[in-house]
Amino acid sequence: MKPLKIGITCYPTLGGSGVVATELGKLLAEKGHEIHFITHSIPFRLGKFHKNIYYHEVEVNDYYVFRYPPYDISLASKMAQVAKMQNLDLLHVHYAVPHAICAFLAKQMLDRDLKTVTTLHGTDITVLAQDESLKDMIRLAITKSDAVTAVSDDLIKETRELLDITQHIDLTYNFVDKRVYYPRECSSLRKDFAADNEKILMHISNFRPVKRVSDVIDIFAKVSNAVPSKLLLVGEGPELSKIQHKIKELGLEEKVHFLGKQDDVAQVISVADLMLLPSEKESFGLVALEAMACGVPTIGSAAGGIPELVTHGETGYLSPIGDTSQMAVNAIRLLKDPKLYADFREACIQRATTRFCNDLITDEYEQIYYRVLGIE
Ligand code: GMT
Repeated sequence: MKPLKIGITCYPTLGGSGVVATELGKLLAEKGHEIHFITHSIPFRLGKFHKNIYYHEVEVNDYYVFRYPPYDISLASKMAQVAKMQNLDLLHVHYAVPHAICAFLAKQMLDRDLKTVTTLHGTDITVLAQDESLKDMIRLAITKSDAVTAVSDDLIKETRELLDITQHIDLTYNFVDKRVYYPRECSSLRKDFAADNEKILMHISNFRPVKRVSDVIDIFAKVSNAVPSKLLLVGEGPELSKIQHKIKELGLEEKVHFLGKQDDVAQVISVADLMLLPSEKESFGLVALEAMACGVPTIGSAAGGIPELVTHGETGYLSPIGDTSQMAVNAIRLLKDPKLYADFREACIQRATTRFCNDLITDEYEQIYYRVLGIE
């Protein structure tokens, strides 16, 4: 198939959507496509120099009459400029707001039909589309995209219901690169955090209220009464101080370690025995997939798209949102039964490397690109 010139826009600095967009760009470049990231800073997961990958920085005009620098307008202009200069075949934007809107605007600035693909990641729909003042604009961005993809069936349903649209939305699950995410050797690293007889539970997030980190602490408090264990908290965000306070109140300071933000997520996850993900909303839950690929089962809530990823009773256990007692019981069951745990671990690796592997999902995105371009 003909190699394509693809412009990618995402939030480059944090979040699962930025990770997925960057990893997808890297994989497409490896397959021979020319990738142009159009973002306000270099995507943090881009790392070293890559053949076929280019970066175009969006510079915002801070003309003194502007009360707010107009990032969206600068992005749309940059998209149109790069599309012209590099003769892009299409723009693939991650997140409806504002990226799909900017892509639509960029399209109007060109004298040819530039195709656009929008990937919905979650909060753009589950939070922003609930805001009546933004709803019509999100609907416009989606209906004007040549293809729309979403990271779970649950998100597709929610998008249709919230925006009252019937448009086709492709399901493209998130993925992990199996060359990076696999159970890493970590025996000496484990010793830094836990004694030989102790288990390690982990939570990774941006500590937003929607992640219910307070439930993580409640689950851990119950588990650590039954199984000698430690909790590693990875990431930072608005709930951090509240969580620190709760840990102190419950007298768990000696059992909880804060690791802050970490780059080498596969290495960090590999020290864990269980991943905790009790979110209120989660369109997919990339961290549960990263854990799965490293052989770590997830104990979490059955929110949003999590049940499409974590198979209850096989690669983890899911409970109703907020049911920390049931989540703790499930965690204890798994940690106390070595045979059951070994089966779950095996099932995790198997599922991550088949249904959610990089090759499969990259092919799915490629097929969508060729479809919108009318290339058979
Ligand atoms: O979860 C977040 O707070 C970050 C957010 C993002 O924009 O990266 O994550 C969303 O996209 C991820 C990648 O597709 C999904 O794995 C997350 O489930 C989704 N977050 C929510 O739906 C809350």
